[in-house]
Amino acid sequence: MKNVDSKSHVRGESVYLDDIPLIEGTLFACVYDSQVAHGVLKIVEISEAEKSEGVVKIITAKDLIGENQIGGIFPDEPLFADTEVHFQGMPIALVLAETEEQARSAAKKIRAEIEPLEIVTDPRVAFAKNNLIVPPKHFKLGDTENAFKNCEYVFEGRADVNGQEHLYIETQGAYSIPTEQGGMRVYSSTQGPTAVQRCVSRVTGLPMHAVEVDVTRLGGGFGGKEDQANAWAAVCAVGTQLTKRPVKYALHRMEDMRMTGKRNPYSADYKIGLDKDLKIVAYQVVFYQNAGASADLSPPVLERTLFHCTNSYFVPNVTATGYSCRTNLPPNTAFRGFGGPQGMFVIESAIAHAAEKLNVPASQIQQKNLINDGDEFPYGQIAESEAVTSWTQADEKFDFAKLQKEADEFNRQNKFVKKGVALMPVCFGISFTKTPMNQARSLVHVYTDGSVAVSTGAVEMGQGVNTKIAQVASTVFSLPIERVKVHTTNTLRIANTSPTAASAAADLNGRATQIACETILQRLKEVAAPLVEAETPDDVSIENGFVFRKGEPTDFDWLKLVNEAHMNRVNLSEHAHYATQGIHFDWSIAKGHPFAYHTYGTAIVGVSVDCLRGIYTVDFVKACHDFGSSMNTSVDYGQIEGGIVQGIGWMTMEEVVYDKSGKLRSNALSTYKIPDIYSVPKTIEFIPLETTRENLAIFNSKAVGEPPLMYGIGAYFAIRNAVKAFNTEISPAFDTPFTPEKVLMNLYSETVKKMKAKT
Ligand code: MTE
Ligand code: LUZ
Ligand code: MOS
Repeated sequence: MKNVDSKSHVRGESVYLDDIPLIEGTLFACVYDSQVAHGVLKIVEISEAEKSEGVVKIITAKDLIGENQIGGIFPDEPLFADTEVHFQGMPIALVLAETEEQARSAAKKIRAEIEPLEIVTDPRVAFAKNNLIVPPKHFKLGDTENAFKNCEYVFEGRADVNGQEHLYIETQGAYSIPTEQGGMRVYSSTQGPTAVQRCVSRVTGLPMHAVEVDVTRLGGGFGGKEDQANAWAAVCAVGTQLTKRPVKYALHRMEDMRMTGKRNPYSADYKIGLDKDLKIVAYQVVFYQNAGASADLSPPVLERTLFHCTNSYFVPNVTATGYSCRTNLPPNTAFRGFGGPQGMFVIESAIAHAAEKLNVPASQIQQKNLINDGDEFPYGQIAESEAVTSWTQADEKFDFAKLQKEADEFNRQNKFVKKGVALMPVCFGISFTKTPMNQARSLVHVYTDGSVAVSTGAVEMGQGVNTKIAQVASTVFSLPIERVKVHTTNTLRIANTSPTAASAAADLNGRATQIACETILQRLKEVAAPLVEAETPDDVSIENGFVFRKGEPTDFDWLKLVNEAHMNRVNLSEHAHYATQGIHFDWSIAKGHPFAYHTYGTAIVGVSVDCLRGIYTVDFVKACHDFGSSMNTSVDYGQIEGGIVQGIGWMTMEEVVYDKSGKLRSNALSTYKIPDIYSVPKTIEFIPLETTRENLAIFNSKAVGEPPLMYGIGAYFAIRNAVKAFNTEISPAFDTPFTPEKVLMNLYSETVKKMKAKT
């Protein structure tokens, strides 16, 4: 089944924020942002800018009618800096002008006088100053302290994992339009329409019912628009409130890169203890999360880092601690995996460290410690595990030993090109870790021409959720998918939505849609029963648009039945609610059952490193992935391929660089390298895990949005293995991304050391 958007995408007809036809009188916005990362805001000089051509109004903190506050979790983030600035890129003023160019050129004429304060960019430095966003978070299983005493081997080390720029193709943006009685409609490129509505309501002082938020689709979000679309909608809304005119702001790429937060970087200390059979007995880890200047989503991101700190492994004794450290960088935020990948990287580093010291393949330690059914995760949930099955099925299909042997043989014959392989098991929990967020609603109308309209809280951002929701309605009603239209995500049709995130949008909104459609279907069967002389509605079925009685065709078809129902004044609409059952979590003891289920998989990644130049190619990623039972293989396979490439990019080439002054150096596509068609793996091959287990996913089709990204972590360790094949004495620091420059420095680090020792 093709994506329902594929034709309009290919023709360039799909509508994004920038495609919305402009209303006469629209003003264009541009933010003037801080060029200093930390300081006291003394004076904002706007008089030159006000005289600039086409300028209608310039807004600063003091002009707001509502609250100057956009912090979603904590009120620690002003919309416009008022007394202090906390990062380079923090909005200070908003210019509204008749054209985009006029707004941008006027913004350049604003000056701010800022008295500098100390700038911190390193989370460990922030930690040392006790500059934390929230109190530390802890997970504890067993008794690590005593367990380490009984370990045969104990290794300690440090791992650093860098951030990642979302680089959605469509930048952040919003378009607000005044409606009657002081209300407004806001088009926003957001994953969280309700979050935008709440934020607009807060900064304007309008009740939420006066603010309508509408989202057609996004040109990508990847977590970057879960929370951080709010500010741009808020500035437009404030502009509309104060000028009574429509206001549009679509950020330029460099504005977006400079002013928005990224994946949270982490620095971590680990200690891992094994017994003589290579069983991991104890694991202790401390995470220093770089949160940036305000909370944003960093606290729940940190929580998910802890949830996934043992990845697919069972470790009986775990102590995990997380610190969310405040720095003078743009607030970091959700990014595909939401802290999980960072947690996994650290335990994979600890395992690689142990393997190196014990001179065994890391895969041996990985395999021995895979979590089994009935094992307990550090947060108390009992595993229903596919870790071993996915490993075994991948091995049967792809033959790990053979792939390793091929690399070894190649390496024996080649001096300056080395191959490396690494295994990467993944286990990712599905559900928002904050239980109340796991709810959704769907509004379904059947019209008298037999067509079906569906609205849900899910936002389409390229991941295919609209296709899956259309499939749900088409399956329940047994109608061709063309008879179903999934409409925009709109806060008047669906209220109080959770953001489209946590890979759970299809599950939550799909199941709400399923309930709505089944309710309407039941009413239709009740109408049909007497008409087709069935004894009970249960004897009626609808298949491919025709009505059957006990499996026998009747004179009724879908259209006739729908009209009969309408004539009989039967409701052809339904607004249904779904909430995931059986999930809970208690932070006071840090235990519970937070996830509806886990998505598992095992990948093997192979690379070739050019040991003269430090450059590399990813030769293959082969995986066995747990789809449950995929309801749409073309959508799901697309998610796997995209996720893997995004994960490899994060681990290898995408280098977010801030200098000591807090200035983003990787601020354009010329200085921030993302994977292109030449750097994607030569082969991506995967097989679906064979399993008959039931799960809580929609139609048993497990969430697939985030988990595949984590296979990309294998690329880091494969490159590391290739570097070690060049010279076994090299022990590269666990420090991502493994850029070609870093690879080169590592390849010759021992040579340089020896040369230095001689002179
Ligand atoms: N795929 C595309 N094409 N574009 C995106 O922005 N976001 C990812 C993933 N896949 C994203 C994507 C992220 S971060 C999440 S949480 C899920 O999609 C969200 O959608 P789902 O819940 O429908 O899987
Ligand atoms: N967002 C969120 C998420 O608010 N809570 C989560 O648990 C989560 N997990 C993954 C991605 N986004
Ligand atoms: Mo995805 S990080 O949950 O938006």
